[in-house]
Amino acid sequence: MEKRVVTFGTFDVFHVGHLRILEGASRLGSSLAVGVSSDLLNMSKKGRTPVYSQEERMAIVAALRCVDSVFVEESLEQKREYLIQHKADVLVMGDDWAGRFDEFSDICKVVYLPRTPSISTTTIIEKIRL
Ligand code: C2G
Repeated sequence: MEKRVVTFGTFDVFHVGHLRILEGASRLGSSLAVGVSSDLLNMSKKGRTPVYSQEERMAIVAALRCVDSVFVEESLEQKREYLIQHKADVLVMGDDWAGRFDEFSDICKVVYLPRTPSISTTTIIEKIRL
């Protein structure tokens, strides 16, 4: 039976931590849809616009072998709607979000995968700045 996996993220300055979670998410089902945070959502979430635009971030994620489709995540409050819309059987997030999405376990399985240690968009930006 087909098993649809959905995950969300900004995926700014794409790095190996992003790749690992998407590969891990895709192994949990037969298709993977990725909700990419809009530039506006990022501004409200992190107080800065991403280095790469929403269109660029979506193009990079969509081109990955492990990703089947991408959509824009406009608001954190619409997660339930996105999960229903994309017929999610599994929601995957990194364990920095552990417990935060358990409320959706009434409509899909919620899985938190371990984050890749010692890498983040912020540390990359800092490294380049030095
Ligand atoms: N990630 C990871 N290892 C890292 C860095 C990130 O596994 N070293 C994972 C995060 O746990 C997340 C995904 O990669 O599941 C995307 O990370 P971000 O781009 O930082 O996304 P975030 O801002 O957490 O957005 O609705 C939820 C948000 O859209 C998630």
